[in-house]
Amino acid sequence: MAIKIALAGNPNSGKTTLFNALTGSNQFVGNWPGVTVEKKEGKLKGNKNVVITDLPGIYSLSPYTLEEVVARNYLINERPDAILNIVDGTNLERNLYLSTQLMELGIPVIMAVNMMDVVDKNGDRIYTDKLSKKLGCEVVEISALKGTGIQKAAEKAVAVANSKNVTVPVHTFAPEVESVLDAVEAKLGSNIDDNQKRFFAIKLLEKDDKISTQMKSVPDVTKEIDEIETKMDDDTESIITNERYVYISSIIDECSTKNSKGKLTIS
Ligand code: BGO
Repeated sequence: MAIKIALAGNPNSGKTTLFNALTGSNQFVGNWPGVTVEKKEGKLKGNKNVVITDLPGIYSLSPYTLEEVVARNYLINERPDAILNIVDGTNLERNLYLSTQLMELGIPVIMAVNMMDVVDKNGDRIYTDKLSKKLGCEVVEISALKGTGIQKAAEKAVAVANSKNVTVPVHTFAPEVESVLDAVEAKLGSNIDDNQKRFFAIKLLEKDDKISTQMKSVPDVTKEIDEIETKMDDDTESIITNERYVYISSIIDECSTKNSKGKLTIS
């Protein structure tokens, strides 16, 4: 059976450049079922047993745009063997918002930090070993444009797909949120794979109304939502979003430095 790898990332992260470099002319272009969003698939150069699916460029797995819905439904229903998450190294903070959500899907994830040629040229640093530990997935530095690191990223994605070791997020939310998430997970039936329960629980807590279309039965979680909203005096969607931003900003502080030379300062 072919190995399925999904390429996921923000718009402009270099996804098309990487997809073309990895697949060359072995590409098939169509549309995602029922929508006019382009679907591209291709076989990995040098390994015809690996099919790479290029997901639409997205900023989040929220259901606000057609692209987000298409990408997440594919990830939930088709369960690729691995996700290759391409992030723009010059815009790490913004890109990690999607990454933290991809890691909750119960699928093995490899992160490829792209645009490293620009990061190096700017004199900035990204400590990928630290980043890897903080996120709980392997991280590879690449330049899709120059072709550096891309073979290594593809090899690691194939290896993690074969290992079937799902990525377990290192990040946890505040204890109050985690305890409510446990209660929601316990309400999810056996028709949801254990590896996917955390993702569904978070979406239900966020009051994501489109997630119900992906579930055979939807538990009532109003009590859990009320409990956490009263306790934290905020709505659940904002609570989860804010916690992601706080976590990401702590990662950025520990895992990267910006070169201040050449920047204008007020003295
Ligand atoms: C233009 N390094 C550098 N320096 N640039 C890269 C790299 C990299 O590793 N990877 C991609 N790019 P897409 P999405 C462009 O098109 O693959 C560049 O949306 C231009 N075009 O070449 O399209 C890539 O699929 C005119 O840049 O991203 C592209 O994720 C001037 O990043 C852009 C300058 O890549 C987006 C750049 C007419």
